[in-house]
Amino acid sequence: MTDSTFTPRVFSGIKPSGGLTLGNYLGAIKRWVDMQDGETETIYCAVDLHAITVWQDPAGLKAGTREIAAGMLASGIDPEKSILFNQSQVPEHTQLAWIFNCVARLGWMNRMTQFKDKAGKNAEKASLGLYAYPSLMAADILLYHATHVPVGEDQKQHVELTRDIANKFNNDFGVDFFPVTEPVIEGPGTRVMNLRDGTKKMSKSGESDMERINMLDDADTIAKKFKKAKTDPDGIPETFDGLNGRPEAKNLVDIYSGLADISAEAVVAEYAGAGWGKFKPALADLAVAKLAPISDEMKRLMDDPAEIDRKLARGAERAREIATPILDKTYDIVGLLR
Ligand code: AQP
Repeated sequence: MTDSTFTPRVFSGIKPSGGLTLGNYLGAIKRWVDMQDGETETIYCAVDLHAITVWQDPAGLKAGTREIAAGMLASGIDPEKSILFNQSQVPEHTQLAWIFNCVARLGWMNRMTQFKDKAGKNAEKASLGLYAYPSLMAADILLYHATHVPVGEDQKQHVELTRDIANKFNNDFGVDFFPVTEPVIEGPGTRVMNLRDGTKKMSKSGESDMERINMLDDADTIAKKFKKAKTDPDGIPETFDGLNGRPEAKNLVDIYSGLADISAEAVVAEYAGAGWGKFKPALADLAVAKLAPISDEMKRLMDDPAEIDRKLARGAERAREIATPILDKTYDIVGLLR
């Protein structure tokens, strides 16, 4: 089966497990804003149930969920054009996830690299939720029959698992009910790396604050973080190929490219031969110019949490209008009496 029989629909989410980072912005939100202006229906979600797969302080979780919503709104997600809500207000996500827990195979889950990275050597002590995370993610997507999921490179494996679950469900029950969703991984910001180690991705919950740019960082902090970002003795090379094998240098060029909306090749051409003393301040200035209006608007929105809550509740109502009939039909297919 192909997804061509399904009306195109986009779903994506961000988990409130910390403050929004430049990785979330370039890898996800910025691209979501572009997608909402086409013909396709777009659904965006603060996936709070994913956040609690690792410990979250309850007050921090609520604040973080509002921050994610504020970040999406401030970046240009329009709740009139897109459906914007937080996952836990639509209980159908967890209901479908249980069914998918019974479809997904242990062998598939055992291959998930994100679980291995996050659980580390302490896998025995990880929550069952962290292990089952990809099954809930499949439910998030398939509950809306989403055909396209814009994500960063790090989520590719989970979207592939979503496809496996859709295929197995359809085969097991002899139906063409769930679409086989396509990941949309494109553009320069699909993998923003840690500023202190260019082989690791930039994460909200990474150990040191110096390894990431937070969307709420002020101009001085952004400048300081780029100044201290790890690099090598060579500056910007004469040609793009000169970045090969230099993950930290490549990362800074990629970030510039994502923020400026130009190709990484064009960035190298513009700064060919420049040292870091020239490039890093230019990058910091660009980041501040792009991020400051967003962070100012985020702060303004976060001063009125009741208004954010109203927007999320309204989004959840609209989401349920799509989700409820799809879950009902799933129950019928599976043979659950209702
Ligand atoms: N460094 C990144 N580069 C590009 N895209 C990224 N995304 C996250 N980090 C980067 C994309 O942002 C979306 C939401 O991700 P998420 O917050 O739900 O989960 P995550 O990928 O696990 O994010 P973090 O920051 O690494 O969270 P923690 O530290 O809490 O685990 C996704 O589309 C993701 O690809």
